[in-house]
Amino acid sequence: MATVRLTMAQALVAAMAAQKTTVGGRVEPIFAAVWAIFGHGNVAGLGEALYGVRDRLPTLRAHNEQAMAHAAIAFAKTARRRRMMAVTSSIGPGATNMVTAAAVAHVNRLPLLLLPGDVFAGRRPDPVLQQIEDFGDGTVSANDCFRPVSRYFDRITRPEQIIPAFERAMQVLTDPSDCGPVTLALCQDVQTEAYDYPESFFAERLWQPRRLRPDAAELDEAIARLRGAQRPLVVAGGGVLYSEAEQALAEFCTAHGIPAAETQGGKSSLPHAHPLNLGAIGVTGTAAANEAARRADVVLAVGTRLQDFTTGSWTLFADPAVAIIGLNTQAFDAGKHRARPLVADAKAGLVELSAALSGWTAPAAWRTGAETARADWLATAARYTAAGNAALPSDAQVIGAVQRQSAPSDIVLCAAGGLPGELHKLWQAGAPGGYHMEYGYSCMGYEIAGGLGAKLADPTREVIVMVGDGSYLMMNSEIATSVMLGAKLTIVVLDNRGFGCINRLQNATGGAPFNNLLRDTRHETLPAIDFAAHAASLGALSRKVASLSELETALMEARAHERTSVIVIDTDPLASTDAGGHWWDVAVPETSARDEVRTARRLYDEALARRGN
Ligand SMILES: Cc1ncc(C[n+]2csc(CCOP(=O)(O)OP(=O)(O)O)c2C)c(N)n1
Ligand SMILES: [Mg+2]
Repeated sequence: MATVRLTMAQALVAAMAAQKTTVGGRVEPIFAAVWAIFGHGNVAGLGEALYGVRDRLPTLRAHNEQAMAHAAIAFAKTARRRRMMAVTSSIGPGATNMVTAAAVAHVNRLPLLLLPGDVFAGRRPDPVLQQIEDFGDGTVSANDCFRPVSRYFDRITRPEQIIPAFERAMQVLTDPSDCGPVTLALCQDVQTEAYDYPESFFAERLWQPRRLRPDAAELDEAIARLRGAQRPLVVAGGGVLYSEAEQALAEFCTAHGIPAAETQGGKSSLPHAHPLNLGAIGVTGTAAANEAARRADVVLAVGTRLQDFTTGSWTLFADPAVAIIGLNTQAFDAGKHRARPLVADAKAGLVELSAALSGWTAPAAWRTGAETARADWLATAARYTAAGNAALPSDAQVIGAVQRQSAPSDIVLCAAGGLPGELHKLWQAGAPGGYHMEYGYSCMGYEIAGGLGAKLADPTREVIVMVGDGSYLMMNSEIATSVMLGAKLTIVVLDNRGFGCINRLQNATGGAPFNNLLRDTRHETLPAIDFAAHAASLGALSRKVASLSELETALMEARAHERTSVIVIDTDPLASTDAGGHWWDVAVPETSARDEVRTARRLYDEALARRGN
């Protein structure tokens, strides 16, 4: 057997560089880059190895390990899981900084290869700097934190272990059902140990996306349910986009007269203008979609995790006899809440369903009713997004201004705060993937780093990051990286001086205004944070605008620039779009000294009684 003598780290990066995929008929490396912040535990081993392959597998440096992993996650999402990135850190704090990001990838089913350094497998220098010590278990290191947030976890304690571990990692990263983060914790001494690796480990390998075909019996059951449906509804989740099934979905809805609603992950899978697109569903849904969900007798849930924001904590589908068909590549999702599973790739499933339903359409009254409800909703939404003359605009009005200055190919990107709800209801998405919302983990601080990853994945599209002041302050360091890499972003900061959405939630659950808006926090001096000056200090073009019309001008200018722009606007923390939406389960204290809390609890108990479980 022909072998090559390499260190474990050299072998790993050479194998990574040999993994390929096809995108639009072109063969591309599946790993676009490795994000790295070096320290002890990765600089000498993996760092030396990455230097050696820098022409085939570029190394990128940013400022925070969590942010680098966010960028990698957004890259994979924008690339529809076809391509991905890896992230490496030193042992200890660099590694645990990535745990939150691993959870983001885990919840969102996105491929992410994490390569934290680990303690010495040989243990002679123990404890090394940054090594945590478990008094009762010598095998534990900080990297064990990754176990519950990894789809595959391994610790490499001998150089030859990387061969089966990497093989397993690739299978998980490219599997449409099990896809998620993989952590290979690399003991720092083992990274540097040489071994005679078989040449076959470095052979080019082409990974093609797998399309799982439906099981015949599950398909028959789904067909029978749909044929008997009087009021069918499609719920389109992120799996539609990962499967590249948007055209199949549009054809399915058109051919059979079935309206569709979109989850946060699924938004932009149907063209906004499709007459049967009812828009957002659930807690942040449109009145049109939620009314259809209330009445539906058969719900075809495609590529969705059916999280509480989608189902209104399972109160949205109100027909007691409703049948849910779970078309999902992952059986865990396909059978949720007693759904009839249809385990398959979204596109393969929709195409086979459509062929079997040929000639069948939903009752015309249901279809035309949906079309009317859609038109009514669009008229309602337009009232919220229209510019007004209040001193402080609402988030919805800012969204209206950004929409007016957007192009169909743009990607709007966001993650946490009040904006995800407003955008879900109100944003009119352009091309597929043009709505990038991380609402699985809804991780504050994803936005700017995520924007960077999205831009690197598709430099041809303008990326507009919409972010609240709270999320901006939590993680903004990669503005500097976007300038450094020439990965241009337009970042719109909506400054309502605090955690507006949680303040509203606190109010709705009877709480006193406390610890959310800056004015309600313990302080000596209320800060007047100059976000524009801050962004400028990181190298971005920046300005604060005083009105919606100034915002539109600034957006127009930002589009023409090649460098990242940050545009700041003050907004009203109390205003939100009250049309549409739905109840969800937020537990309220059973006893409290506050009347408002007791009232909120009474309303909560009534809602629970209506839910019936
Ligand atoms: C990392 C993280 N911490 C806390 C939360 C809970 N949380 C959700 S939104 C939010 C406030 C966000 O504030 P901001 O970005 O200003 O948006 P706004 O609510 O004002 O629209 C908080 C604290 C979260 N989602 N993520
Ligand atoms: Mg805020």
